[in-house]
Amino acid sequence: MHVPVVIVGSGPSGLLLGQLLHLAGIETVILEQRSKAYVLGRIRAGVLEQGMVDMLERAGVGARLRAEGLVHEGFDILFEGRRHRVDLHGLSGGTDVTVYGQTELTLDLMNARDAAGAKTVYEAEDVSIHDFDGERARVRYRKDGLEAWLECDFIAGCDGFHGVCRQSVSPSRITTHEREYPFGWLGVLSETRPVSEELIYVSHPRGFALCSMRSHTLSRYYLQCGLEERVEEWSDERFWEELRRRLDDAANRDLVTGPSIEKSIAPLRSFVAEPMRFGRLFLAGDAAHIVPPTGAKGLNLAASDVHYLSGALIDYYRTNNERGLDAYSQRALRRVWQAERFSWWMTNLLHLFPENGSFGREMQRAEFAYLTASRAAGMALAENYVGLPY
Ligand code: RFL
Ligand code: PHB
Repeated sequence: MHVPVVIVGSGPSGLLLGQLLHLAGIETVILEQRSKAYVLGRIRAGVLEQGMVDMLERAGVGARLRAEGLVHEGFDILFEGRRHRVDLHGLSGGTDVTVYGQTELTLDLMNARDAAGAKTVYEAEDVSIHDFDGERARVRYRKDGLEAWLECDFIAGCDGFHGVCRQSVSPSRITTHEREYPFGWLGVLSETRPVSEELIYVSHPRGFALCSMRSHTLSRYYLQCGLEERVEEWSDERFWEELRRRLDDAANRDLVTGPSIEKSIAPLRSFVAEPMRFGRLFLAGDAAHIVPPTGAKGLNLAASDVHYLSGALIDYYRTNNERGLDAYSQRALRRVWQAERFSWWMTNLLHLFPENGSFGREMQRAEFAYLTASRAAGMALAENYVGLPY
């Protein structure tokens, strides 16, 4: 069977690409190794840049986001007990961010795909990609024990950091850049009212913490934790107690605790693979790059990759023009490196790095003092947080 574009992975990158290509009349098949319920159960990102919100509107999946998304004009930094509000709206010249869970967005995109009658194969086993340097690329998978092959013009590798697409490229053709941080984030989701209307990023001598949310009744909290720690060692009581120690009096007064409905540990990593195109294979989203979550950029970068890639593919099918395809990797990487820099910077500002000693801590203090005193520093933070232009 021949399909113009085979997409590997039904995370936000794969689904959004599928939806934009569908709107342009280009058929796709998505191969996803997990079940639909599993994909929808993964609690991940929560903050969308305006550029991504606009894209979702254009993709025809903006209705629920518009109704239920929480528009945030700023956030707080609580640094060693001192609060500083970052007025994103004022400092960026009128741009906000929207809090809307990745799970909700994924559901909206899956529903749109179902309504369009486009094909997704869930629980596709042993997906492998072939001949992407040839005239026709091919993709093999197994479903219910039966082997199947798809022939296609292009493969979109939207299969995340651990996916098969990037790993199918010969190591001699790919350059990777990586930084692993010596800690992770322990995240808890709870059906409690958020402690504050806006996010609070916390830098405390015991480690970083973040107070976030998914709605007015659903809170998301994170604690910096050691890489050797295990979720089972963190009872709800222990989590809330540790969070309280890192918050100030005002936040402690307003914090509502309750049973967790999800708890997980994610390691922090910066990673970029270059280039993002190999013949007929295009990588997008986490398949090509990872940012530590501190700057809330991972999902948003997936969207900007898809913006460039969908535009290039649509151009190719409409006018047979390959210029967009040829420019894809360079255009996407330019924005990727900007987001890498910002996420690395915010991670370094707010986390505890004992190995950096007192000099490292003083650098963080000086950076925070500069941020609170200088409008220019605030503008630089706000400009990056709300999202650089596509
Ligand atoms: P995904 O979401 O990982 O989806 C990849 C899909 O590919 C499937 N797959 C395969 N399918 C077939 N065959 C194979 N061999 C396959 N291997 C994998 C997987 O099952 C999966 O369904 O990648 P995508 O689409 O590129 O999306 C990227 C985002 O999910 C990610 O960047 C964000 O979640 C990162 N992130 C955040 N980003 C933000 O923009 N704002 C945030 O606030 C934010 N918070 C976060 C985050 C990530 C976190 N974790 C857990 C890493 C908070 C956390 C805690
Ligand atoms: C989240 O709500 O999951 C979240 C928010 C902001 C971040 C990272 C994660 O920087």
